Amino acid sequence: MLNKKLAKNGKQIDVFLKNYLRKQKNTNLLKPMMYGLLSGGKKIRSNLILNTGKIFNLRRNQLFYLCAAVECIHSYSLIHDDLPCMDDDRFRRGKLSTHVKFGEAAAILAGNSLLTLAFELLSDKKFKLQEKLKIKLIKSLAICSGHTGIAGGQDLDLKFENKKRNLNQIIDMQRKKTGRLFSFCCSSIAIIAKKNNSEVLKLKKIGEDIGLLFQITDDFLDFTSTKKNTGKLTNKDKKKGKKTLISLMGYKKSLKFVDSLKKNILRKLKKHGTNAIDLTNIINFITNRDY
Ligand code: GRG
Repeated sequence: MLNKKLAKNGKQIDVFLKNYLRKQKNTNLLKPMMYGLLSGGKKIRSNLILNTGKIFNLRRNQLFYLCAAVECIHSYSLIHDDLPCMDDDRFRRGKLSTHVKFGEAAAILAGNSLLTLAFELLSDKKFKLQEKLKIKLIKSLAICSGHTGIAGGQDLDLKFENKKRNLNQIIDMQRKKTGRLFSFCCSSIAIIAKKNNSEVLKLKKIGEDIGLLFQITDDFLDFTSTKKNTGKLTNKDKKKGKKTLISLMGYKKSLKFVDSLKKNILRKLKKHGTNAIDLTNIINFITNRDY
């Protein structure tokens, strides 16, 4: 049932993105961009945005530009993550990675173009939102994506390979690499709903914790699942000497860590009552997923 809801929301965002890209001038890069952006994916971040929106009774159609921008950043990060100079993965979402299909140069440039497209989307006139709120969103997304966020986290992830690292270092890296974009998905909603700074910060923290939860379960999947389920090669972290919670404390202790992190997030969401039901369901999906 939840999977159906996730898929339905994901399809709507895909249609929105397809229409948006079709209106762009055609270039050589449009094909690899569309391939990297639209070739499957759970659209979990878009679902997080839409379900966080329910907390403050925001209209879902109002949030499509925001979802599309976040999916552009996410897909850009996956295209670059798969490159030989990064994680060197030949498969993504059950298909060939963008660089395998279109070549490295096209994949790098398509990724760059998706990054800039995200900001084009947020600044689009058709995104009906006060200019000053748009500027806040643009700044926040830029900070989440750059050297103090996703890019910085990726740098740490690569540098940590085959090195000894402690729990705080691993969690800090994962919060940046994966948590920051999730954090933006939740805090952007508080910005749009014109909530005060303290509420924005609370949602920022909840989002980052959900992202950490997501990353750790992603590491579980690498450890326990198959390419058939995940659409990408599994059991790579160990081979590459990646630093994960599992590599540090083992599978059982990592499961306990996830359980307590999840309980903590759910406790914080309680104050939003029934408005947070769908958000709670997403968190349950994240920890129970097998893909
Ligand atoms: C600055 C955006 C940016 C990128 C450059 C390459 C890089 C730096 C960062 C990589 C970040 C990265 C790949 C983090 C992993 C996050 C993660 C668990 C991805 C898998 O997400 P899913 O499962 O993917 O939501 P689908 O395929 O479902 O969309």
